[in-house]
Amino acid sequence: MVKFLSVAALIALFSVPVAAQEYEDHDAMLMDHGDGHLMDMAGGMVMGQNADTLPGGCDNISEPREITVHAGHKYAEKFPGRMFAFDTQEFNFKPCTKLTVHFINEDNIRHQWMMHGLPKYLYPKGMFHLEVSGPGKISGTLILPPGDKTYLVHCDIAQHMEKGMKAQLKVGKGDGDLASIPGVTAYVVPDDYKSTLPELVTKAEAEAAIEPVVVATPPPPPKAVQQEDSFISGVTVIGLAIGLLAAPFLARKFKGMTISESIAYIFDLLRSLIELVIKLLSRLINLVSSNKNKILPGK
Ligand SMILES: [Cu+2]
Repeated sequence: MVKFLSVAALIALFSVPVAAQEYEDHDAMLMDHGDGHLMDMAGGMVMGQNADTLPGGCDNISEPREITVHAGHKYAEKFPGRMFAFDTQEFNFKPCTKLTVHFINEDNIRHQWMMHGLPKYLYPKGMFHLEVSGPGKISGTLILPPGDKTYLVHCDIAQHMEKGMKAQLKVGKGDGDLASIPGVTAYVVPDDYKSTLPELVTKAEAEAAIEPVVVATPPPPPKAVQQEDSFISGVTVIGLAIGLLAAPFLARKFKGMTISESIAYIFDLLRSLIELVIKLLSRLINLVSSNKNKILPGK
């Protein structure tokens, strides 16, 4: 019985923060910094706000529209391999629409609704941008340009777009589809869940084996060096050995390079090799001398 009670108490305790989840409304707290840039102290931001100025080519506002976009981890659940998403992946509006976006972030991290490709004379850096840190709501307004064009909308926080927080906004008929829009267009780099890792390795090895082996070897300059100065023979011999060992690899590497480019590449390799040897030697010397120091007090 005590067990049951304590379990119940624990459940009640842990459910408090979940029930207490509230969305902060940032719209009332925003300070206008001019040029369509609004910010508050709690992590809400609007950039590129424009509710009044008509873009060139628009005689009037075609229609006012209001949308609510949700952003969060849970909206990515239906897209295998993705982590974040908006609840909508495609938007369609008439040219010259006055669009108000209510952006609701449902995660405990920062998300953005950032639109690119807008005319720069009207929108700083060609962007309209809503941003909220943590669960919250923020709203902004812009007037869409005329013409048929597809605009990218994404969250610019590192890796959020790659992990799914991406959409396309078509004005008029749009001008094509963007790649890797979850549920709308194919991924540029599709995840391969069908093959197992050993299968992929075998496949890659088979492909590598088919590649024709290039017989032409570049003239190894270390030989010439060896003839002229014999006193750096140690380094030269190492270089020669590495050169011979690496010849098949280099042959492939030099495919398409001019002779001078190949020579420059070889010398660069040699230089890093010598640096490595010097580094190893100095480390060895340090090791020996520090050992001596340790022994000395014992004597
Ligand atoms: Cu994000």
